Amino acid sequence: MEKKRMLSGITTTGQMTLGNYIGAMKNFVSMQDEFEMFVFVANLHGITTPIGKEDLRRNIKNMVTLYFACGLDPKKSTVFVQSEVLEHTLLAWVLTCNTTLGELQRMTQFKDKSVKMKSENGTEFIPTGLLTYPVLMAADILLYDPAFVPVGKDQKQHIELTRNLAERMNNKFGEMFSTPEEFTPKVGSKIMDLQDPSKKMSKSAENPKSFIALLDDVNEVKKKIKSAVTDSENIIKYDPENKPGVSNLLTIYSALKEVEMNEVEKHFEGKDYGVLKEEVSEVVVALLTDIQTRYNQLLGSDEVDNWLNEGAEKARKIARKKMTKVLNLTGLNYKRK
Ligand code: AQP
Repeated sequence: MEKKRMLSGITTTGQMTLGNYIGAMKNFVSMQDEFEMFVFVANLHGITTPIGKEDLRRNIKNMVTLYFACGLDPKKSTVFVQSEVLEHTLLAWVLTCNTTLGELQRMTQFKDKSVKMKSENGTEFIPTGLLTYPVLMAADILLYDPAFVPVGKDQKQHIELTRNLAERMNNKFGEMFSTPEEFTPKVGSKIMDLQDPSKKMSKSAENPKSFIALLDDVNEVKKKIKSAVTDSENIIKYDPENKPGVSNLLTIYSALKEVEMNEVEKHFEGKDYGVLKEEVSEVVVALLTDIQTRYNQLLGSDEVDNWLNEGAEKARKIARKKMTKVLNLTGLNYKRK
């Protein structure tokens, strides 16, 4: 039976975190056999808010290498860098011209992120990309006709926009896109900020103690886990509402050990927070040591470049075919191909 296609990417706004790993990458790796995976490094999304050239380049390089170090297999998955497939931006423009300002201004992510900038500098300084990136995201998806797109809660609105745009374009110009379904992975955990467990762990957080980057020095990681915010009860129980810090550590343990939460709670029953942090440290350090060993092997080889070239080639073929269809149906092609 033909495998269903699934597509996803991670933005290069910082270094890949344990949150990205548990919430996204770990699942991509385990789904490689069941689905035809397309996974890209979202570097065009990485410039939505200002970022220095050297930081951006470092993030892209780290991320592509980490994709493979975490276990994406170039024989099974198509892995590529977004900006190497120019059709992403071409389709994004066509879609932008079929989107309204109202639709984009309604996006919660835009409202949340722009509020902060507005209060600092005034609306004139809100980057336009912050408003329009959901259209680029729609283009990323619609180019490849994936059956599924894995999404976190914060991205649901963007998938809705993608589906609306697909239908709008099909109705207006003729059938060109299929509408993707949202995919919620069987094991999907949200990892929270270590210093403020009411927020999700984010790679662009200002305080480095808030997140664990996959390439962090393991001794630093141990310190970060030791200083993770908990509470004063000293009772280990999974209760995200009242004990967000402790619950977050339990979630990390459960996801990495692949053990159900009730089993994890039993394991830690009667133990104190020192033990919890120590054991969480052990599993995280074991994971990071594995990933970093593989990462360092890959850094010195040409393999990654070759895999990315092959990935971009494969992605380009599909994207080009789709784009030709779009250009034909919208009348942008001067000669029908
Ligand atoms: N803390 C998290 N827990 C679980 N999953 C997470 N993901 C991100 N953070 C967590 C998942 O990783 C994938 C790629 O996300 P992204 O980097 O494209 O964007 P994001 O969700 O906005 O991630 P960040 O780290 O918070 O980025 P910045 O700092 O740039 O805003 C997605 O599948 C996401 O669900």
